[in-house]
Amino acid sequence: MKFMHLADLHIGKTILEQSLIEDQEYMLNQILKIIEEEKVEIVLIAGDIYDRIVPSSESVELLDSFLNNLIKGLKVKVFIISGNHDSKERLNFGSKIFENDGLYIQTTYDGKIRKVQLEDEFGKLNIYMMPFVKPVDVKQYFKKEIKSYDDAFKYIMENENINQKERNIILAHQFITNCGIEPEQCESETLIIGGTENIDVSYFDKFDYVALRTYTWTSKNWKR
Ligand SMILES: [Mn+2]
Repeated sequence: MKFMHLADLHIGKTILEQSLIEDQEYMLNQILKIIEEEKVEIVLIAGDIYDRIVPSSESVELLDSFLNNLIKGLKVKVFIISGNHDSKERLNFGSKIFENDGLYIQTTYDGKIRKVQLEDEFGKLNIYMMPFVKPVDVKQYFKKEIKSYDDAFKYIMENENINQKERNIILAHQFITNCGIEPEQCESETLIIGGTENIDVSYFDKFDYVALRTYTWTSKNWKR
């Protein structure tokens, strides 16, 4: 099954009061073209769909049209998780109804990571949908002290039973660093990125593909 991984669409973003909506429409149309040409069957969107908690009406219209083209036009399945820029409640609108048409939206963690199982000629394919969470969003599910994002993911993953005989994909929108392998190098990277929100890459070892957010580097800060 061929899939495309997107993230951080940030629909409705403005730079110096200049709207990017026309450029974003152009970009999404290009993506639709690629999906059609490459015969993509699944589209994963790993968070930050919108740029703001309250998206503008033109942003909502653009996403609506993009999803309509994907699902009704190109007949692909779409999996969306919320990022740190999205409103969980607003992005979740209609999600139960849309699933009948192949649009899966997950904006909450409810004690287990949402899993959607698909099947193709190679067997079962599990898609885990892990929306962006802060430690405070998950602590009610664990009888342990959760001091950091890393703690939160340690317990979230310990609570999962990933069947490695099947294929497993996860969507996530956390800040992930590789601390397990080169701790010295990682220490400096942690300082650069900002530290406390990082989680270690090793929690994702059991997945065949991890669909993450994107980062862009500016002179001093990571843009989120
Ligand atoms: Mn982002």
